[in-house]
Formats: sequence, structure tokens, C-alpha cells
Amino acid sequence: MAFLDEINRENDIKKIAPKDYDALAQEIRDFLIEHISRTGGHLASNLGTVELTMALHLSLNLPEDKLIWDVGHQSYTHKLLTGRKSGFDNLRKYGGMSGFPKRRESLSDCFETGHSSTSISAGLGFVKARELTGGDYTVVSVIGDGSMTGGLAFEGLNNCSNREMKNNFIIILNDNNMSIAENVGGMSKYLNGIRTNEGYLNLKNSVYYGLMDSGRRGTVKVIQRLKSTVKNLVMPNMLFENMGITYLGPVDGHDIPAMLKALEDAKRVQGAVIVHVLTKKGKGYAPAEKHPARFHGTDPFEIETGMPKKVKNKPGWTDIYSTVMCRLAHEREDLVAVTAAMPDGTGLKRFHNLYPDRFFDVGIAEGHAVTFSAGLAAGGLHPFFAVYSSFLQRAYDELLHDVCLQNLPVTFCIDRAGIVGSDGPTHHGVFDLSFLAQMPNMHIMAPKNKWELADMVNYAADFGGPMAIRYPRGEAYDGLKEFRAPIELGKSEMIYEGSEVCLIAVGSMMDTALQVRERLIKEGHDATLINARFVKPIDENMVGIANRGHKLIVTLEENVLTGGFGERFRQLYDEKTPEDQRIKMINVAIPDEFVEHGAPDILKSGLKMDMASVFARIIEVL
Ligand SMILES: Cc1ncc(C[n+]2csc(CCOP(=O)(O)OP(=O)(O)O)c2C)c(N)n1
Repeated sequence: MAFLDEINRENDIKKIAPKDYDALAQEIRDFLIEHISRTGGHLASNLGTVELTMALHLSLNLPEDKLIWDVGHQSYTHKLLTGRKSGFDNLRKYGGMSGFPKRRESLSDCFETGHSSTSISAGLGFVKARELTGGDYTVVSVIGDGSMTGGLAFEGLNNCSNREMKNNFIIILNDNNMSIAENVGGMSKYLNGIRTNEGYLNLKNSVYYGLMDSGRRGTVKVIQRLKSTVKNLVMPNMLFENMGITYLGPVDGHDIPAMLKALEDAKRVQGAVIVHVLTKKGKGYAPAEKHPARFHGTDPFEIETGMPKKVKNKPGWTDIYSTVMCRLAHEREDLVAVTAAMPDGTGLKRFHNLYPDRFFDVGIAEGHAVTFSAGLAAGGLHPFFAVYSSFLQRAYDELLHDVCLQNLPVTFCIDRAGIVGSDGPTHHGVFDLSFLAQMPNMHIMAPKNKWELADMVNYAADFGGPMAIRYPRGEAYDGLKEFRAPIELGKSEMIYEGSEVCLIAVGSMMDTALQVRERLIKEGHDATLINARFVKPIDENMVGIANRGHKLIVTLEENVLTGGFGERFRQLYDEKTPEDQRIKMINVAIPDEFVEHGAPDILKSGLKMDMASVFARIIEVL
């Protein structure tokens, strides 16, 4: 810990002698590997950005300068260099340090992230704010090649052409040739072309750096003009430069002196400048270099082998979806699968291997994925877009305008719906039921257990309109196997008929509802348990059942209350039940606040969604 011990706040890194940079980088890597092996977290991207972050901290004056991390999963070295070493003991734990930039954690975290492709727009906002408020700070956005596939990044770039902007804005393009999985698409090919064009690199390096080294720095403009002439000799279609954005690079992102030089050059550019930096994902830890996707976000692991500490013994919801999808595709040639850069996370890797022609990874582009799926459906196919709930938020208008308005048969397999845990507020999937339910023609199902998920996927394949199936993160629930009534549009499923309390559970809350019922019975109360199955259309029969001799209705869902199942059921209930005959209702749902990071059981008990809290609320009313 020799060098890291000396770094306790912003700019302390500047006390380290250049000859010791490599040793410090090694210490940082050892620290990250050791801590993440215990807590879990994002490893590969952080190992790849150690020198890049060191160079940025050496070159910038934090917290006055503004450093914006795209996605923010690669900000661990930045946290280490800004006095947050001790936070790593409780990384991503409830009440502990976040795995993403957090303004409340440090003044050096100037902008919060978690979803991708926002950094150019946010950085440009800082640049314009600096202009209008007369500030004097440097603005740097760091974006990966994967995040550059997102439409928002292009919108930001389009807006920072030098023709419109005279003030400096540095965009570091951290190109490791990987998204979580292999990067896809034209931008990735284009960057790869620059990476591997040796003729260009040699020519550029000898002319450009020759000029810089000879002391004839002159004005940056002269160099830039020369450089672009050189580039145009070899690469006539320089995308960024033709857009009016200066391009510097590629630079070896593990070479600190080279990075410092590039940053100093970049600071002198008038307008926006892209510094194209080449890094290796997972650098310095052999298992992560070999399996960068597996070590993108990892559970605790054994350092020696890289193997997970806890072996998974039950299949997850994603595994079930993966199996059913592959089986279905064998029977149905019209079935195609779409992912937005999450082939592993959504379980589509196997589908990709089996049916490469019917698999589409569109990059980190959820909005595009939805409209692309609409086109596939209008063209006669049945697309299944598998996506994490929180990332589908990106595609609100595409869902509404392109899928629902045209009533197209697109199925949305919404994974990680509900409380996800350690990734926190940017990643909890707790809004989908509300925003989807608003849309005419949209149908929504939520399975209670793994068999029902399989049945719902099969049902959706035959369905002729927009359909969403939402299921949570983690192990698939395998209770209530004996309850497997065929799926019927808008029909709920009676699990246990009783009296006194009528429990209506949506999908992932079935397990909790079942435990609440058992506890109620133990305490001398009886309870009915209904599986809502459809969040839209809601089964009106449940109103009649609830009014048959119960004293209290309890709805349970892992979604915000506003616009969710409970609120909509209450409205339906009030419409169908005369005022003097209405019974009380508790809607168990997430209140109107953002949910922090932490273990799901801790978060759920804080939200009063766990068995004990729900039971207590019921007893209070009874
Ligand atoms: C809108 C959105 N979709 C998907 C994700 C999931 N995600 C997190 S990081 C990542 C890959 C980012 O790749 P890149 O920008 O190249 O960074 P790297 O991890 O390679 O350093 C993805 C797809 C996300 N954070 N936000």
C-alpha cells in the first residue's frame, strides 16, 4: 500500500513521482481485485481504466474541473483517488458506497450515471453552463465504445460540432473493443478500422508527434490542420473531423505519459475534441482478460481461479426464458430475438448460437430495438425483445408510437423487473407496470413461478398484439407447481379460496403473499390468495371474489404505487362496487421515492414489502 496510502483526497496523486506511476497502477489493480473478489461489483472495465483515470487525475484539477463518467461502472479508480478507499469495504451494500458516481458522495462526482450514453449530452450542458456563468474549468466526458452505440451519444455529438461551439470540451473515447459482450455495429467497425490501420498510425505518429517533440508546438491550429491533412491522405472519411469535432489519437490508454500529452493537446483545442484511447478490458488479471464479459459485473469470486464463491444451484428466471425461447424457435420459424447489447444478461446467448440469423444485437440502443422490432413485426415476424426493465424506460415513445399505436405483435420479455439490489436506483425495474399500462393495446403478464413463465412465453408467441412479460432478477420461484391453469387473456388464477383477507399477488410477490397467508392462518385468520397473472387487462372477476365475504383486500406488486397494479385495481374496484359495500384495501407497492442500493431483502423490509411488514399492516387494519 506504499503509494495508495499517500492518496487521501483529490490531487494527492500529483505528489507521486512519474517513475512510480506503474507501481501505483499495480497497487490500484491489486486493491480492486482483492476488494471486488469479496464484495462483487464491476471489475473488468475498472481494471481497463486504471492508467486512464490516473492520467485524468494528474491532468485535471478536481473537484473544480468536471469529469463525467458514462454509465459510471468504471469509476472505481476515480473513487479511490478522491478519498473513498474505505468505502470499498461496503461497496454496493445498503448504506455503503455506490457502484456508480454519486453527487452526495463527493464533489468530484459532478454528474450521476448508471444508464449509458448520457455523458456527451451532460458534458455539453456543463460546457454551455460554463459559458453562460463565466466559469473557468475543464469539462471531460469519458465514454466507452459500447456506450457510443447508443443514440443519445450521437445526438450529443451532433450538437457539439465545432462549427457551433468555440469552447473546449474533451470527450475521451475509451475503446476496449467490447461492450459487455462483443461490441456490434458500424461505429465499432469504424473504430476498429482506426485501431488497426497501421499505415495511418505510423504516418500520423511520425509527423504529428515528431512535430510536437521537436519543440515546434506552434499553435494547435497549425498542427491540427497538418494532422487532418495527414489523416485525409490515408483516411479520407474521418467521421468525427468531418462532423467538425477534432480527433486526437489513437492513444495507448495504459501509457500515462502518452495520455498526459494527449490531454494537454486536447485542452488547447477550441471546441469539442475526441481523444481516442485504446485500453484492454480486464487488464492485469488473467481471468478477467480472458472472460471480460463474465467479469464485467461479478459476484464474489476466488482470486486464484476466478471462479464464483457461491455456486448457483437453482435456475434463474433468465435461464428459464432462455430454454423456452430456444425450444419455441425450433417450432416457430417466424420467431426472432432482439437484444440491446445484453445477450448474456437476458439469456439469449444460446439462441444466438442456435439461430444466428434470427438473433439481433442492436447495441446499447433500446429505443431503436423497439422500433426495429416493430418493423420486424410489420414485416411478418414475431420479435421477442428481451430487455432489463430499467433500460426499457429509454423507449417510452417507441413503445407507444411504433408498437402500440399500430397494435403490432411484439413481445417484451422484461427481465430484472422489481428490486434488483446492489446496482441501486438507476437499475431497479420498478416503473414498467406503470408506463406500460398507460399504453392502449399493451398487454402485461407477470408469472408467479418458473412453469408459468414458460407458459406465458408460449402464450405470447401466439398472441397477435403487444405483450409484455415481466419477471425479476435471480432464482426462479419453484413453489406452487400444482397450480398450472391454462393462460387465458385477462384471467387471474385462484390459488387458495378463503375468507377475511383477499390477497392478490402480482408475479414476483407471490412468494411473499403465500408466506403472509400462512402466517395469517397461524394467527387464526383466513385468507384467499389470487395470482393476478394479468396486470393489463386486469381480471374484473377479482372484484366479485374480493366482495364475497372478505374484510380486507391486499394487492402486492414490485412496482411504484403510481399507475401500478394496485392503484388501477382500486379504481376498477371502486367503479364496480357501490360505496356502502366497499371493503378496505391495502396496496403494497413502492412509494413515490427512489430506492437505494443494497441487498433486496433489506430494501424490501425498508419499503414495508416483506412478509413481516405486510402481515403487520394487515393485522393493524383487521
Ligand atoms: C441504457 C443502458 N442499457 C444497457 C446498459 C447495460 N450496460 C452497462 S455497461 C454496458 C457496456 C458498456 O460498454 P462500454 O461503454 O464500451 O464500456 P466498457 O464496460 O467496455 O468499459 C452495458 C450494455 C446500461 N447501463 N444502460
